[in-house]
Amino acid sequence: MCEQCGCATAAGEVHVSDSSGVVLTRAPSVKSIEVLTGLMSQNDRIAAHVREHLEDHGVLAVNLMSSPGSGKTSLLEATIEAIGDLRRIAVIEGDLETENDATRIRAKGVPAVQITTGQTCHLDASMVHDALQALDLSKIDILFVENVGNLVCPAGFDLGQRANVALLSVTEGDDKPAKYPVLFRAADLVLLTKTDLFDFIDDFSPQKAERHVRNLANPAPVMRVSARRPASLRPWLDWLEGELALCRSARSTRSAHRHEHVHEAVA
Ligand SMILES: Nc1nc2c(ncn2[C@@H]2O[C@H](COP(=O)(O)OP(=O)(O)OP(=O)(O)O)[C@@H](O)[C@H]2O)c(=O)[nH]1
Ligand SMILES: [Mg+2]
Ligand SMILES: [Zn+2]
Ligand SMILES: [Zn+2]
Repeated sequence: MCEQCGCATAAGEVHVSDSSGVVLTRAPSVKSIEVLTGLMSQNDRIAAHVREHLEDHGVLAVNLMSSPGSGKTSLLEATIEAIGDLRRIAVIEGDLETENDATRIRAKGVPAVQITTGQTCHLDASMVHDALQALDLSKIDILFVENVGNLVCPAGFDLGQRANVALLSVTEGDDKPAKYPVLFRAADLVLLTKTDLFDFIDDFSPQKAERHVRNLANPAPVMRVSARRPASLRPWLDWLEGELALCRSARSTRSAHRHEHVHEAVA
């Protein structure tokens, strides 16, 4: 995490942009290692606040984490193709540089906010809170947050999401959950991606990859998907629908409670 890698001490501007251009720029923040512990608890506070925003609107927020290039944006493009007519989707894209991924998502007709982090190799809750200002939460069912491609730091920062999804492409090796335990332990779902390449990769064992996840005491489902094979996405799409239903029922329970409290207060 960042205490070790020091990435949170890096200087660099953070930019937030929507389709109209840059909407917010945050100045470089140079922080000493000593204040990082305080920053983490501040991050948790902001993440709780982001979670309230999302829960108030019944928005399911899913944080996608993986190494660079393992297929996060491609999965989102294929997901939009599959359910974009049924569910109102929005995407927050995190990258060190370029608007490429947001542009790809917007080309599918879905709102996308790009956060460019400069030298910071993960998203944090305040960046996501900034990005929410460019989105209308009342018009969103599922908000995907595509984290910066990195198997280390992203897992250390709560963003206010409901669920973490870790992607592992079959070209990366089935030992990655063992080598990067923090991220794969935090996953609520593990997607083995680019499975159309199984024919060409002879040493990736999905069973081994799953065993490594279980060795982390993580019972999360492990699914095999390919952005190139729409039929393979069914279990992932069903998982999303299940999470959305849970998110919505948690919201109605909460508003019922709130109603009771108001009732008690006036009684
Ligand atoms: N064969 C195959 N290639 C894929 C699949 N998904 C993604 N790719 C390719 O893998 C490369 C990287 O895909 P991206 O979707 O950009 O990966 P990413 O995780 O979003 O990358 P970063 O945002 O840079 O971390 C591209 O050339 C994709 O076409 C897949 O299911 N099968
Ligand atoms: Mg991407
Ligand atoms: Zn707020
Ligand atoms: Zn980092």
